[in-house]
Amino acid sequence: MAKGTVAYKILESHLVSGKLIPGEEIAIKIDQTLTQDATGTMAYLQFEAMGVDRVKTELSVSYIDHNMLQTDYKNPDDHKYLMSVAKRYGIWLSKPGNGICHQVHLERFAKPGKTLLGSDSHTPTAGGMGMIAIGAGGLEVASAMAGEPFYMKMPKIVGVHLKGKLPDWVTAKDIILELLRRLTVKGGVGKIFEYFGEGIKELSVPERATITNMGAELGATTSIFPSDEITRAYLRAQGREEDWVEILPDPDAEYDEIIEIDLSQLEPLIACPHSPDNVVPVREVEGIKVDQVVIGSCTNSSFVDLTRAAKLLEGRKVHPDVIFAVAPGSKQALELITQNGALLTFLKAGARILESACGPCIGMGFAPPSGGVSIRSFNRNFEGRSGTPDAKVYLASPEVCVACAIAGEIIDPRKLGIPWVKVEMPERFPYGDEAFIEPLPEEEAKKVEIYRGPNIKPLPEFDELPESIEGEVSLIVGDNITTDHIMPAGAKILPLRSNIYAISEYVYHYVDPDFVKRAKEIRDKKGKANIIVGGENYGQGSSREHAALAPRFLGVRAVIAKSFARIHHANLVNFGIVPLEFKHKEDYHKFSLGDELLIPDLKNRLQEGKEIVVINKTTGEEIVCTYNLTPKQISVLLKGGLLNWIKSKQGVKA
Ligand code: MIC
Ligand code: SF4
Repeated sequence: MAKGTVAYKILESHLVSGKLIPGEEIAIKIDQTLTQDATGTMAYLQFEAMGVDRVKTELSVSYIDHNMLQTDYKNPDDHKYLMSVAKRYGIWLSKPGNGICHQVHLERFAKPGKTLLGSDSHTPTAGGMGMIAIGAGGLEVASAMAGEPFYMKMPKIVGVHLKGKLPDWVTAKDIILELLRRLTVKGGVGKIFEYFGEGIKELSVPERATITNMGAELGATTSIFPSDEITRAYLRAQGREEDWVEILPDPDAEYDEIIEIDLSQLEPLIACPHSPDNVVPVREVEGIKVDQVVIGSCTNSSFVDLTRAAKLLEGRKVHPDVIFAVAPGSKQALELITQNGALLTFLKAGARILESACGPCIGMGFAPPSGGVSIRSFNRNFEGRSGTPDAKVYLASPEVCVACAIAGEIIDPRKLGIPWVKVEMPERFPYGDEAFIEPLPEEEAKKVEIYRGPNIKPLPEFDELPESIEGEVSLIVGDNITTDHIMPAGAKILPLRSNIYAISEYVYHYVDPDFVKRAKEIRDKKGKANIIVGGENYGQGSSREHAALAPRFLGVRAVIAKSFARIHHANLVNFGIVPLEFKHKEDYHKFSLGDELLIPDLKNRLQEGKEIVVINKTTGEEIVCTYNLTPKQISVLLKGGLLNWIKSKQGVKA
């Protein structure tokens, strides 16, 4: 039962309902929320629809960090909407340029022992500060802001025992890459990873946050470190020592599973295209010519990362064939490297400095050239995500990135003969709070008018689940489909996040450009639904609810897959799409594009907890499906989605 672990203690102190037994449905109180602009506009539209006067959390922060190209009115319209909504409802606002939500939250707001729900899959970054931080769809974050608890199945708590000491040139990034190598992108589904052992004493809070950040790539619910003296020193340097509480695992804490990593045996690792779990030692892929290198993203662009990268670059030049960029994770990190001279070192070495934002990580600028090789300190390298469909993106530590930038090819950094450098944490960080807007007092807030530019379109309304679904297979996809496949981001599509009608034109755009046309044709035949067939770990990656909302708008009513990723599974339910799982995985082959399907008596069967039979009318075969849904999720599905469910609950109360 994992009693006595850090994760268990925090969940226990926030438990609203349920038992902390793996697999049981629990509800936990949420202390803090965060949103970012790409998921935030929808989240706040949904929050507004809930009719609450002011956020009910201890702290809610709205960050603007994803959509910042501002090629026309769309992004700035969204920013203005977000700024006015924040003022109206008692929410902190982090202006564009202040940095990436996870990095800034860690610096300025994360608190040991608290819970955080964020509309971004890398919210677990704050687990580096000893908090339970979970990524979710915007609608669930909106509910948390309205004071609702967060529902989930109690995960298993896996202890990751870090033994020994990291050798030089091996860093926090290599620890999480090693876990990805061992467990794969679906190895963490239904699990919380809790780190312990003497190895954690060597890791500063931002380094711990690199590990908890990329736990998202394991599919984990979240990851967490204890709150110890290292946490305290970091908070002191942030001028927030009063936020510190000690939270250590009990000496007899029992984990549901234990994984051991001997740090002294690790070496520099790299994730090869196109998956974060395609991990090999750097030495195995040496010699590959490199076109671009970038240090940034919420995984590895803290002050520690940037300072060490600069020290390694001192007196050296970026290879003439390489374009090297640095995107500091926060304004605070940028201020620090300005003060300590690291910024000048980057400039002298020939680096290009990008804004403190997500930027290239989500295909917002700095795309690689055709077929180009890009080495990045990021967390995701899904095909096409960089903006260049045939680019080859590798993921590695900032230190490996620097080595590749100098050598012009992939190289084990230990071969360059550069001495390793240690980075001391500063006694005091420049807080850099100038780009925050504080919440207004309640009376003043009530007078604020919300700005809605023409890019903000109202949410479409959805009907309840029919008794039976009559439909057609409109798409068949393989294993590990990401939300980037389903609802791509990037400079062209991301600005449409506040307009479901426009963005739904791009569903599965790069996988099958005809999908939208086909889906609409099926949707527009009266009473017909689209059904998608998928493989393992369907919907891995981001928390973007647009990957459920837009398909729902196109008439998708069910996805039948071998297994699902956690956040996407929840998003499907929240937008009224039934996630069904094959009882026998080999049945995946019993479908072809265009097959006519009937799912009879669906509503009753869900309510009665019975297996679902899908009849393939084209072949005459019957396929048995199961589902992994809590009672609450079933009632949400029946209503056609979470918003309908909330509205009907309010209606009953009235
Ligand atoms: C991502 O890294 O894919 C994103 C962009 O941050 C997403 C959120 C989004 O799609 O807006 C995430 O990780 O949840
Ligand atoms: Fe931004 Fe990339 Fe982090 Fe997502 S993974 S929050 S896009 S930096």
